[in-house]
Amino acid sequence: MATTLITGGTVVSATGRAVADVLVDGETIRALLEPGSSLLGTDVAASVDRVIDATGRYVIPGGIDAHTHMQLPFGGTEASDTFETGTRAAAWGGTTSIIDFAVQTYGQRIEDGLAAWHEKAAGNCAIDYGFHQIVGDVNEASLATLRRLPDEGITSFKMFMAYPGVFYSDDAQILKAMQVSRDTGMLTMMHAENGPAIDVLAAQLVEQGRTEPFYHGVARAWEMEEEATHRAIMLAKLTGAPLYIVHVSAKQAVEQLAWARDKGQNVYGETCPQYLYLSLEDQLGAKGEQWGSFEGAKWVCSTPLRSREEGHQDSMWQALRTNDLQMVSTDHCPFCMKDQKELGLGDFRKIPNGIGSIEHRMDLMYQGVVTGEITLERWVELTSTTPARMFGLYGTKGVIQPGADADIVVYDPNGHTSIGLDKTHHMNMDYSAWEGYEIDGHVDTVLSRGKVIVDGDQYLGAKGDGRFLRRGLSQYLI
Ligand code: DUC
Ligand code: ZN
Ligand code: ZN
Repeated sequence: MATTLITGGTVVSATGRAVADVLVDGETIRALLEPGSSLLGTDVAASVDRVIDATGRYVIPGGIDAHTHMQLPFGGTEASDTFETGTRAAAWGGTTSIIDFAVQTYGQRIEDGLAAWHEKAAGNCAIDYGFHQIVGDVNEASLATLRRLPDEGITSFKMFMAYPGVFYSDDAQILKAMQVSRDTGMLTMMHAENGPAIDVLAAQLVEQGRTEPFYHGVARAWEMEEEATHRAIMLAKLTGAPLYIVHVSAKQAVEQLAWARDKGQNVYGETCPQYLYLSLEDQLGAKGEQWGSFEGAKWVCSTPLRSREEGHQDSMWQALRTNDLQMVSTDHCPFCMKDQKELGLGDFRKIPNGIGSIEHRMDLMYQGVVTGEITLERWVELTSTTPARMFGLYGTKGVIQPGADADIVVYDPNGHTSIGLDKTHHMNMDYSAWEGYEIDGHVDTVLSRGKVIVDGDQYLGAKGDGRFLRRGLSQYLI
């Protein structure tokens, strides 16, 4: 197996940084060495197959995006990235593992939904991938299957308090599934928005002629997120289930998480780049010119973008600093404007929900280091180390240490990244939600289990490089 030495870079972990050489042997990290050191009397640099000079750059564990939706069926269409295109785009952006959501639809057996997801992903991924299970139909059979999923390396499942008639579960169903979570140690992941109430508000807006994309965010008011987050927390408390709230966007939802965590409950949350950088006002357009233009459909996602005036974005950054939120995922769920977002012309309820960001998460979060919102170490923790710990991958993933998989990114803090479609992103989308974003930093080199898959502007990976990750139980619980 080939050996590689990454020399002279600053190796960054969740707890510190040091200049060190990283010796990679085959697929794993063999040692961290003093720069220029010898091993058993041999000059290491002279004895390896390849040397990567990382002088002046950061050497970080590959990003782990724990919330993606490749080919998710939604609103009569399907998310536009396949496992092939989506994981390749992830690699370009310094992400070396994803955890996608296998879907059980209503009336379907979990086994069949999961098998379909394995089929979509197997042999197609550029990087390693795992699955959470979406539970879309709680019944005796699906609850029994759920209990057995940890044996298959699936240790978390997602439920929806939103989308009645599609993915929605009522409180009784959630309670039953949470009992499985308590018994097995599986993490319950929750889409926390009060869907039935939102649907009434959305219908009333449309009846009043308020059909533009902006009203998606008006209907999905923060009160609906706060209420559902609280309800999920109470159901988790009652059952003893560990709980993880996905795509948190409202500051009041963060307050609920902080409240429960202060009481010692195993409750966690992620936010996404869109809730840190984008706002409802942006969606409306600087002078309101996008009001009737349908342009705002580009940023229709759920939970929705929130008002900057109300301070939600500042609150997300703060929660990332104080660990009231533990990590950042993308909720990557891309749709093209043509033929997909356009389904909602004249009725915002029909716009497929989702934003594509898998390629930009590491860069966008690094911008938080540049602006002083988070530290360099916290960047690594939020994007790699905690996702690994939260979802049972730590030790193999999420850290640069002997024995870990050699998933490594060489990141140039003096580089520059211009984001947007014009700069030819690799996601399968006909627009960019991030058009015009300029980042002071650049992904230079990406290794996935020891193989260099991105080298400057060259892609050297291949579909089928990525393997299915059998995950253990969460390593993050109190
Ligand atoms: N939210 C989205 O924006 N897209 C897919 C599903 C979800 O919950
Ligand atoms: Zn969701
Ligand atoms: Zn999602």
